[in-house]
Amino acid sequence: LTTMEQEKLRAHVAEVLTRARSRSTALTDAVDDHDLTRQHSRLMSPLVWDLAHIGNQEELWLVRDVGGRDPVRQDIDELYDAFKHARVDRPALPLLGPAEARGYVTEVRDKVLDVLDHAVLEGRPLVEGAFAFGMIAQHEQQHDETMLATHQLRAGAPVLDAPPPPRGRWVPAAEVLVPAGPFTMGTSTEPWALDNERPAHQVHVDAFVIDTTPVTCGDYLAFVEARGYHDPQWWSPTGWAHRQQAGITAPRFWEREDGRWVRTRFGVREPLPLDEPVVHVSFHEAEAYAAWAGKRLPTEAEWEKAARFDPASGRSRRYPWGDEDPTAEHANLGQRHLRPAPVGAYPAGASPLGVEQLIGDVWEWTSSDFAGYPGFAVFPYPEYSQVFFAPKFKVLRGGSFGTDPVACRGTFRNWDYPIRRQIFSGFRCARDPRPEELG
Ligand code: AVJ
Ligand code: FE
Repeated sequence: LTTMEQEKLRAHVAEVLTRARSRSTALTDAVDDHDLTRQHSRLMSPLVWDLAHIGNQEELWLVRDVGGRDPVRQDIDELYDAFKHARVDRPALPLLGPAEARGYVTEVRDKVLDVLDHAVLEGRPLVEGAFAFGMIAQHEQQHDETMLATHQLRAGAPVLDAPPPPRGRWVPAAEVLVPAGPFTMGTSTEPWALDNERPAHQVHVDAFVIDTTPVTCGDYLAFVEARGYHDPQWWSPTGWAHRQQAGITAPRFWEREDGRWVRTRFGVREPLPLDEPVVHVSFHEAEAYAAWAGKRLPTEAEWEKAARFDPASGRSRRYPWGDEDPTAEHANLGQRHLRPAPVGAYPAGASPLGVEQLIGDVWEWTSSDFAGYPGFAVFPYPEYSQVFFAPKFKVLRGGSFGTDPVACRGTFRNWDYPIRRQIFSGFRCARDPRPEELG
């Protein structure tokens, strides 16, 4: 790298880290100490755990590993190791209090910016495109999305606010045919792509049809009103067993009130937004809706081909709209709006084949189990992805309104248990083409 390129990279890293920290601060300064330390749901950590865990991971990777500096708080490593304590047990741990946690993350960050400056001053190249810094910025943003999900579960008066998303529009075609053929899945060139997105490899995908937009609350309401939650024919045996045992009859945060459906969003009750992508559904619910609609969920390869394949050039793009980083015109990302945007709101974000809102708004369930790609290599640690490669996890794609652009791209892979719905999860449907559609 030339000195100029080094400086550009340094400034970019500093900017991305600072943006993550502003968000962590916004998500934790808005709540009082009691709310920071208590557990809002057994599925989530106390917010103050996420905050100090963000600092601890940053200390481990950037202060100690990259910087070679002395530990700041080696004594707390065990408390903030996600593999040592389940979320449900974290409130009972002797955690740093809110003031201590804030002081800790600030002290770590000061050292990290010093490590970054010295790397540049001493002319040491920021190795691998400063991957470790990018990984830590993504890690902080992933926990910021998790903290946003905790806010959604939190009872009491709302503390978060953001302007509404852009208006929707009528979308001409409900479905798009993606032609059969190979495409490049995953990446070997995206500098901050995580190990599970690598390497780039060719995948043959048969022709399929995919929805132009995510399934909306209005679409989903029709399934609810058709008593879809009471008919096992639409559900997998596992999905049905879970539906019955958990007594689920609608998406999370939907409620019947005076004979109509309402939903609660960050402490505010509102009429169902019929034209917004449905959010807070499990894989099982998504799968049941798709069956009821005469369709199915897309596989992960289908989703990525719809999002990245450009039939004109035959190559895979970084994003549906091209190779440029997302702007506010392309996608609803980064907690800029605290809800999914109505369908049709992002014509500039469409893929070459005309598929919209693949990036942002809601994470989209796919039918695929989480697994390593052919040629997968652990980097830099097995606990990021490899230990989760298992059929019990389903892959979600595309990011949500709560996801920062640094942790979202055409190749980005998220995963969760198929029963989870406290995350910002929705879906779109796919199906096999009818013979006449193949011409
Ligand atoms: C990729 C969102 C499933 O939150 O468990 C955070 C990201 N990994 N800390 C998670 C992650 C380590 C991960 N997900
Ligand atoms: Fe983490």
